Amino acid sequence: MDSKQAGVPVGIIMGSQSDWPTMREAATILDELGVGYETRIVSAHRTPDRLWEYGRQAADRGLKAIIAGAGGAAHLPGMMASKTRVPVIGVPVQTRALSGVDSLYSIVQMPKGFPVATMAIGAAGAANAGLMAAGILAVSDPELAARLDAWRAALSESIPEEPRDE
Ligand code: RP5
Repeated sequence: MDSKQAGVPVGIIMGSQSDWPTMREAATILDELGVGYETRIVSAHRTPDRLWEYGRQAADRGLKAIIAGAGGAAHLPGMMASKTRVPVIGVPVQTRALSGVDSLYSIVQMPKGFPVATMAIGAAGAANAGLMAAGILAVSDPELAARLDAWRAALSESIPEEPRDE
């Protein structure tokens, strides 16, 4: 999927280039499901004006879900949620110092009124953020709903009934 594509329904934003190896997992899922997205580096601390502009324009640009990943003092998802009504899905990026628990706590404890749908720490959380965004879009897109159902069925099908020696 062309990350510069205009009018895409999902924004994948992250605090730093260093978050991309994690956030790429969300992009991979959206590629598999045929969901359009854009990717941007938007830091709450290093580029606060960029964050504000992105949030200010998000709904008018047609974004229907924003996946926001950050690590450490991970204020990006919450600040984005405070700036736009577009649903924000937060991904706590794993950190070296505190293993991402710092990121998780920074994202999950939002005050009443400004929710962030917070995923698990790291790659699994980013992949699930892609699936969550697809699920939100699938509510009003039957073709995507069918692709998502097929994706889920294929995953279930891939799980063996019995363990085997590796
Ligand atoms: C956060 O600080 C970013 O989201 C990233 O997870 C973390 C470290 O950023 P870098 O120092 O690697 O750019 O803002």
